[in-house]
Amino acid sequence: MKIMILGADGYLGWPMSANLSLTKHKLVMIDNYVKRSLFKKYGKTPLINYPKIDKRLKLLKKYNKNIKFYNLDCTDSQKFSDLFKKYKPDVVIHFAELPSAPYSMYGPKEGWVTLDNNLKSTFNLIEAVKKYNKKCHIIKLGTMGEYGTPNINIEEGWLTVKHKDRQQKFLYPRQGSSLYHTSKIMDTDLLWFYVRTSDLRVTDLMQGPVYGIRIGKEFEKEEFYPTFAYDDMFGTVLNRFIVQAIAKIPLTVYGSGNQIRGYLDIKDTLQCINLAIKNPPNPGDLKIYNQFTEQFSVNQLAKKVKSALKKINIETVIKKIKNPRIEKEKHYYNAMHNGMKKLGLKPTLLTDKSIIEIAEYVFKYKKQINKKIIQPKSIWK
Ligand code: USQ
Repeated sequence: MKIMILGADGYLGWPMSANLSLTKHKLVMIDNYVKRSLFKKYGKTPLINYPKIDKRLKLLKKYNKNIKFYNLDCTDSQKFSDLFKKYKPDVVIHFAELPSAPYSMYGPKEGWVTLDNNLKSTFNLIEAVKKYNKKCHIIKLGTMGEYGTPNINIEEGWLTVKHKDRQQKFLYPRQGSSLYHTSKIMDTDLLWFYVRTSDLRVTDLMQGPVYGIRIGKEFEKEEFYPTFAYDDMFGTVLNRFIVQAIAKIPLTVYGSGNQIRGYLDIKDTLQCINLAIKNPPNPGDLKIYNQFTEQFSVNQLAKKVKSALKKINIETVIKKIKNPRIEKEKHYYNAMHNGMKKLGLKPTLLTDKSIIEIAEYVFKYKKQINKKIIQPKSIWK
């Protein structure tokens, strides 16, 4: 197959490209390095600034000669459409969205940049698919945060509503807690509209926060690792906690710490997307999966980090700080996630060993940790 990966330089895009380089598929990787520019603009740094794709594509070409990279902005409709037309891919994996809730809530400008980027890139993809290859399977990264934290069980994408003596299946009600999450709700709606009206085939993966750095046994060497963010804007909570522990900074538990989310190891993101590729929907069908393996509260995560790191003689302090976000701090949370397991997902669970593995990587670069980019600067108001 011809597979296009949009956002191929990112925390998930690069590992996914590496993973697919082990197959015989033809790969077209696309990125405009916008995330790297935002890191610079806001004074953030990942733990290690790994080379751009232009520099490290040769690593993947050892596995698969059939890989091309284009430095292209997916929000540029003409350029994107031309490239899509050239390859007419069978599958597109859409990671080309700004992924940060704190960035989107930093101010109105950042909010708009998030909406603009995420909706335009999704819309351009839809238009190109409609025009040049309607059979193309779109795999879009959604987020569990689209559902928010409702007081009922979270189903996998759909809810049957009974009203008076009739019933119908609708998209599960969504209520994001940031503009970023809201942009993802909007692009799910866009895709669902075109599934209904143009018979597109779409898989929407409602993913929880991802953690980890190692992406599989073929890619043990560090030159293959993805960008590891730990700052207040682009780092996800578990990766941040591990860096904080190594830097001897108290773990930044926001508010009561009772916020529950569904989490997954980065290796399982790769497994899930491979399963989605192998199980495409029919034309006119939108498949939705809840992509996470385990639920934890922030407090549970902090305690897990503390007890795992104790085993390697690192003492961790946990400190509750004022929550910079507007989110429910005490809530019911029971999200279904059987779909991927039914397709064959073998979950990689969070263990002391997996925490220590990340910590060992971070420890190597302890001196490079920038302590000034840890405390939250984006305050929801
Ligand atoms: N949190 C802390 N301390 C921190 C950072 C976060 O207590 O230092 C808390 C947050 O308040 C939140 C939870 O941990 O309750 C998760 O925060 P996060 O920053 O790891 O995740 P979030 O902002 O929701 O976004 C991340 C990714 C996003 C993805 C989403 C999945 O950045 O791209 O879509 O996880 S989900 O959270 O299910 O919506």
